[in-house]
Amino acid sequence: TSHADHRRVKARLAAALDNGRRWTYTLLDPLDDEAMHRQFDRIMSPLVWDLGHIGNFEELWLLRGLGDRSQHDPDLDRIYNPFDNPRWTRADLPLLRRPEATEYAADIRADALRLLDAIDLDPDVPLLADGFVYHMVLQHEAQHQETMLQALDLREDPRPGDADELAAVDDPRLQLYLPATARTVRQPRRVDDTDIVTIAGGPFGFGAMRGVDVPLGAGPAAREAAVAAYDNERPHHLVDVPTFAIDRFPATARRYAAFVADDGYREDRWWSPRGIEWRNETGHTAPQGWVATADGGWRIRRFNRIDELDPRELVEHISFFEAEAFAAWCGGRLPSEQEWEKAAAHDPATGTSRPFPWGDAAPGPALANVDRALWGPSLVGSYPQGASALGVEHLLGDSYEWTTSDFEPYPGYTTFPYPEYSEVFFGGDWKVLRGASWATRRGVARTTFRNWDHPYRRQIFSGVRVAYDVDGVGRPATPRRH
Ligand code: AVJ
Ligand code: FE
Repeated sequence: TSHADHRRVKARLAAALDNGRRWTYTLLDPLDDEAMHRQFDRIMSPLVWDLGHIGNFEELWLLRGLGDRSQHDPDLDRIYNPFDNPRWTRADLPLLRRPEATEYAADIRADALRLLDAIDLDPDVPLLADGFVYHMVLQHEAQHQETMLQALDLREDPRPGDADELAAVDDPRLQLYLPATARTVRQPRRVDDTDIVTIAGGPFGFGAMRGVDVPLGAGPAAREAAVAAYDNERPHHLVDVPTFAIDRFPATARRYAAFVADDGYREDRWWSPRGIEWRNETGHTAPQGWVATADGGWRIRRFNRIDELDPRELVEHISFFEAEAFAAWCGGRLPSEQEWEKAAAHDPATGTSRPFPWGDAAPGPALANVDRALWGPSLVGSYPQGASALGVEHLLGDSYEWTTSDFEPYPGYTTFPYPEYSEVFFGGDWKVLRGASWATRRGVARTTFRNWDHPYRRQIFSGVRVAYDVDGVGRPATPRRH
């Protein structure tokens, strides 16, 4: 009956809220108070701000937004408003201290769960239909977990100045954060990491469907992906994508290191004018975290620990400008987001678009490296079962992938439920990234999801997959392959 369905949906939402909060604390619990309040980098917030902001966002949407609560502390709204307080100013705000922020988030959560239990998820109320606003709050917390991981990945202990200490790879002081067991990677089958797939031209269904349009029998994960999609992923519409080709795999460390070794960062011809400016200003000569060894190889620093860099590992922490230059060096270019989503979602046998590359099932350990499975990207070829219908792999998980697309609304876009999620960013200096990263929680990972950042940023878990124009018979017109 619909009453039993209603109870089942509410029970799933309550369990998901509980699970999401536990994932926040598996991240924060290992940190001491000093680390919670420290700003690891000017471009990131102190993590204690994220915690208070998670609570405040939930108060706004699950309590006050649902009409339940009139009294609140306006100071908290001011402190935790991201637009009034740019990241570099947040350490100087009169933030709740860690115990107060923890208690605040817990109090809001307890009230939100009580209200969820009592509320009618009226299908005629857009915020409530299929529990939309709860998915929004869940995704918000999950996305801030990812932001907190980006901040932790910029942490340097010992602080800069003690840099000579970094030579000792096994020094336990360098392992202050990353769990020791985290990097047990799957050993993949052998693959050719330069393999290319041609995607035949023709129409495909682009963007998120409405929950009600998801066929019965698609299963709960497919339906939830459609319900949870943000306004910027809508409406679902047909686009005609001309024939193009795309790498079966995102760039590996092997390929990227070959680009670096081939003087890729010194040769202007691979770089756009803005990219040249960015490269000259920052002085970067390799992805964030890459540490050159004496013998001309690379190690990788993440979460304050230095590991060997496996050449099969997928690249993370590059800017749009670096992705663009690497693609040009490969004889290709970045994909548009329409091309990316077609490679990920289009099923030529049925003409329909999949919520996940492999089909309707929720992401799991055999399908994709999400949910902090590895605390870094996997080795190329690790997820054959996660391939799309067109045979493209590693589309969700590992690293988000830069596209050529600016962050703009789709035709027929309408803001829902608030302009500060998407609308205020349209037309700005933002490039769309697609897919998901190893840090993305299931519940955010889906083929229609759009992420975005400034083209000059690389603190996010960002990589690159190269696309190619094709010749008259559909073969990549590639002067060189790497
Ligand atoms: C979609 C990742 C760009 O972090 O700015 C968090 C997500 N929006 N709180 C961001 C978000 C509001 C957003 N990104
Ligand atoms: Fe936020």
